[in-house]
Amino acid sequence: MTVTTKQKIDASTTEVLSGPTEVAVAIRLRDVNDNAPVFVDSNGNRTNRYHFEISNEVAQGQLIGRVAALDMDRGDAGKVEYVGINITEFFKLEEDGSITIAKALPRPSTVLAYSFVIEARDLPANRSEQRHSMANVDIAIDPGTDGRLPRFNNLPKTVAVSESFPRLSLVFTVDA
Ligand SMILES: [Ca+2]
Repeated sequence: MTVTTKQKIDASTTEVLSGPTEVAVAIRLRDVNDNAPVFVDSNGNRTNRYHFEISNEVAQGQLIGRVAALDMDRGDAGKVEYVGINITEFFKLEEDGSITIAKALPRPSTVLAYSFVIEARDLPANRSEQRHSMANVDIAIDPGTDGRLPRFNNLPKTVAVSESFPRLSLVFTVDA
């Protein structure tokens, strides 16, 4: 900050300065953008990966989870917006970092996991100073019972059958 006076002032000045007794000093603080947003998990720890698991039966509008990025700067340089970089048609990124279902998932499930990138950008007055961070989001889909192949719960790896075992005898049973 530089304050100038209309006349030279030094230590020997005895003259009473004329003019207004109040000096208006306009100080314009520059909005400094020192920090990039930092993604954090639900415990506030730094992260660059979020993992969510959902059923394939989720309805449109349903909340899946939320990402959050913190920015240590003050003012607009500390405000954050979220942008889905390669988000698919099934998901919507809300302004507050929430991820919701934009469109019902295909059933039976043809894809068991979706991945995309979310960018957090701060909003300094001078956009050329904008800083950003990125995080990966993985969403695993539980296909439920739709089109799922029977799963054998107690299938033994090997079964020993004696040569003398009668034909068409029951060797073991499985639950599916
Ligand atoms: Ca910032």
